[in-house]
Amino acid sequence: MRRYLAISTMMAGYRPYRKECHVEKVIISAAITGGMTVPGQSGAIPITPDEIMDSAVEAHAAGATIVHLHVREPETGKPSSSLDLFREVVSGIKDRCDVIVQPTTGGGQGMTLEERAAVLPELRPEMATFNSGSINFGLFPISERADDDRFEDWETEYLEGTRDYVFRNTFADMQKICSMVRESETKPELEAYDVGHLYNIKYLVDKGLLDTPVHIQFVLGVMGANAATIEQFMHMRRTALDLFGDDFTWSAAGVGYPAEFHLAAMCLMLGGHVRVGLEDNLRLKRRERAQSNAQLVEKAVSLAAMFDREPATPDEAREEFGLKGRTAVAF
Ligand code: KMH
Ligand code: ZN
Repeated sequence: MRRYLAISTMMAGYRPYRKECHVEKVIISAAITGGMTVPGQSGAIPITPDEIMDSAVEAHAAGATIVHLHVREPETGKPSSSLDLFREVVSGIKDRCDVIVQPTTGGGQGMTLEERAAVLPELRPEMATFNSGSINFGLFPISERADDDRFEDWETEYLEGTRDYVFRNTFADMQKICSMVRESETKPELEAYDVGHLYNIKYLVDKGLLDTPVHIQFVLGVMGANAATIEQFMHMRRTALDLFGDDFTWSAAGVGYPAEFHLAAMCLMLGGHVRVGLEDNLRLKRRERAQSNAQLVEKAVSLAAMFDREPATPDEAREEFGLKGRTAVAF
């Protein structure tokens, strides 16, 4: 009897998600290198253009539909906004495979909005990130935890500097990016780090500044914003449903381990898409560091199979998001 009750309660709890469970294909984004971490955190982080290109192509072969990209100074690994580096990387990837290339407009610490957003007019990519609110993006606990000799001086300064770093995305900034994505015919992926950012997106939609359906990336686990707990994730997703109804697509990125895979499992269950990658998380298992982005993508693909989800091809994702196509970019 007790067993019967347990099963029927589970079934009742499952019913509200039935519709979403019909979604079978999953769009996996691989966030290849990032702009807030430093190379001393892991030898696996791709640094040079060749390393970033190879890692992106391997991630696509492992099942990634989108590669989210930052670039780094090849000599030091410091996050960079160099358009020459961006152009080299995105065109190199495009020559080798048909993955959707999604450059950042978030950049890294100390970059101006103009530097961050220059990829839009310059590359006219199919997709780019769009950060939907300001946060104090805190990575300083990493330098507090680390052994003294693990980091170069600039790396310690970079991490420590985040105590006082406002990742600035004001309404004026966001309005500029709205115009820029329209002008370059780029689909914005709206990064929401906290529940208030969803209301910012709603404001921009209501003002007619963003086209619908919007695509939202819930990014949870950045210090200075929302935590990567199941409850906070469900709260943000529920808020997005209240604000946008059926008129949005979504994915989630859990920052850190095990958040990356906990959130991936939630997305897979609830019909969302998934982001993994060394930008967000450096571990494959609790006691095992990831050696590559491909390994993280492979784990996401295995997890997806358990929920009867299979990776979408880039062309399927182009259709889902209404992208302009890979021949319409400027690289
Ligand atoms: N660094 C991530 C937490 C962007 O590049 O525009 C968020 C991100 C944003 O990927
Ligand atoms: Zn990024």
